[in-house]
Amino acid sequence: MTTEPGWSPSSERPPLDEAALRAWAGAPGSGWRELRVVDETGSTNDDLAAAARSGEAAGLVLVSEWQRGGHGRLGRSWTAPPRSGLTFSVLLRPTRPPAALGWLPLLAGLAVVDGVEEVAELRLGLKWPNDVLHDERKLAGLLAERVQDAVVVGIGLNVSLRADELPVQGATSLALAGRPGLDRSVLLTAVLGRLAAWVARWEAGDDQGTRSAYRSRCLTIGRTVRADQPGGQAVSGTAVDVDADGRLVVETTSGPVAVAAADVRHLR
Ligand code: BT5
Repeated sequence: MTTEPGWSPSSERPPLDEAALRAWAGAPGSGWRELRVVDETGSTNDDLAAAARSGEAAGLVLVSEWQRGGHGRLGRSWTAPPRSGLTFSVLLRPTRPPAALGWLPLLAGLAVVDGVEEVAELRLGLKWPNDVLHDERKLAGLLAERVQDAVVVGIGLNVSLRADELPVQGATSLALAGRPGLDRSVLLTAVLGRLAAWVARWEAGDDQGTRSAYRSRCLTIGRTVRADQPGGQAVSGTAVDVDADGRLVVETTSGPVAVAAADVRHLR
């Protein structure tokens, strides 16, 4: 549907190269089973959650050029103009125990950091648990949702958004970070390739490797933070580590507290 407001001419924002992406995903060694591209949908996470409930096998990637109702955690929205970025989800069926699943958004963050660095030579950092930052601004958001024994991992990455298109203050895009004109199809395969590799390492039990990679890219460790947990309880102190289950360890006045899910603010 190119009649919706916000769709730019193809010359300005070219569509993804669907044929090349499908061929890439279907080739042996991609780490994925199948990749589908749609022009628009409500939310790629919601679509794959429904697919998971219907018994879809692991390894499906769904990419949408635009989302009508893209979302983050706690009912918050993810918005971006058509073809201005990458909005996609992957369907995983992890074999690791539930306590380890907190690693999945963190691995998605590592995949974005690695993939963008590979294609754009831009150094990024991770704000625990689900933001990718450039220069303290949010470049990408990650959302892992459990659906029965499956996990849907969604990634929104801002590619060509201009300053006047940013949905919130404190956001950025690769173009605004000094990397205009990137090929989104190339970026997508770079991120998906890295994601498959990180998930395979994690499934194989390489907890040391994944944890040390995450720590080295995590901007939250060492910062004074306030972590608001679901249910209203807040934890304040210095973030000192990410533990074996991917939880943020905050040193408070009454000792260390491990936080499993929270909204974190970097205070200093
Ligand atoms: C996230 O949530 O950051 C996870 C976002 C995941 C989006 C992907 S897109 C593909 C897949 N399908 C979906 O429906 N979702 C996933 P959270 O930490 O709750 O942050 C949400 C907040 O990010 C919003 O309240 C805004 O403040 C901000 N935000 C919204 N759109 C943004 C954008 N394009 N760039 C930067 N920040 C944005």
